[in-house]
Amino acid sequence: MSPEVADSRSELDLIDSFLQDVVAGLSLPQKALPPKYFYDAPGSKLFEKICRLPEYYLTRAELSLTRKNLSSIARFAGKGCDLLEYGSGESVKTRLLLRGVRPSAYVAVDISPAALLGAVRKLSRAFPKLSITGLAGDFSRPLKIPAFEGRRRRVVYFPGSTIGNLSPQEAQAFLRMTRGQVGPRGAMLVGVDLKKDATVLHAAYNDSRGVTAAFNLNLLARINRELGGDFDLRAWRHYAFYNAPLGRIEMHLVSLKKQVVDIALHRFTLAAGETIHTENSYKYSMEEFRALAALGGFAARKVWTDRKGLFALFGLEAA
Ligand code: SAH
Ligand code: AVI
Repeated sequence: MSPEVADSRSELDLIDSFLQDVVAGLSLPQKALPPKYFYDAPGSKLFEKICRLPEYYLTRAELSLTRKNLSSIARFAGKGCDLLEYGSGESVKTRLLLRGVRPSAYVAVDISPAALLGAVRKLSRAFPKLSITGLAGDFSRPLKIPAFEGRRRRVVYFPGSTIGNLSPQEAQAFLRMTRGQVGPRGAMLVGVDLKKDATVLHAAYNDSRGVTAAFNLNLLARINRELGGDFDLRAWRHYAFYNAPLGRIEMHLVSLKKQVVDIALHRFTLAAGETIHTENSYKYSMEEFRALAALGGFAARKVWTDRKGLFALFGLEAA
């Protein structure tokens, strides 16, 4: 690990938890894998490609609403605050925010050391006077945040609709944990993908170039690479659809035939047509997200949207 990015997790611990999660997920009646494992180095690169696809409106909409409302967002965050970003990835939107907010310190947390290292290096060059820390870790577990020990206002930035990859119960628990971290004077900026025409959603997760399919299949390739699995990638197909009653895009991998897969000392049998559920991406109405924030201990004080009303950035304050 480079000195620019801290990682308290050992390589062995990481492989161990990955194997345990894979074995547990593939032993469920509806097989499932946690989406956080999409993001190894090739997975992060594929996600960066997704963000640039014509069908994937989310990134462009959030970038455009952030540009348009930057001074109002900066006033809400408060100049000189301590800024922490969860799931920072490429930190592209962050560049705008750092210019507007001018925080005292910026901490980027991401599960993907490769993405984090690239982003922190670029940001350090662009903002040489800013204190920037990269922390490789899992935001669903409590993390010790070095910059959050002072008395300045603490603001957590959680863009990109990453909150949509958590179930509403997980999102509520995550908001509660963050509410504890930012304290009574703290705030959160959360990017939320809004409910919309199902055909627009469908296209965003079934792009014509097959990048989302490659991103989904990379999860099996990663199991092969890191856990010695023997998934035959040609025997699987990407499948994503909008589940309207549950308000979420579901991503699955469909087994194209009856097959047996070995991973370390574990063996799994899959029927033809059986799926592995790999990701949910929840879409919220404004009211639904306000209610969720309240359950998490936050009041939605501000909301900024793009011109077409596709995406929203919520300014939450401790309730
Ligand atoms: N914030 C960026 C990237 C969003 S993609 C944007 O708005 O475009 C989601 C990011 O969260 C990825 O970089 C991924 O590596 C990271 N991530 C996913 N699950 C995580 C977890 N449990 N802990 C920490 N980071 C996670
Ligand atoms: C990171 N996350 C918000 C993306 C999403 O839209 O749910 C991940 C993704 N999955 C497929 N395409 C993009």
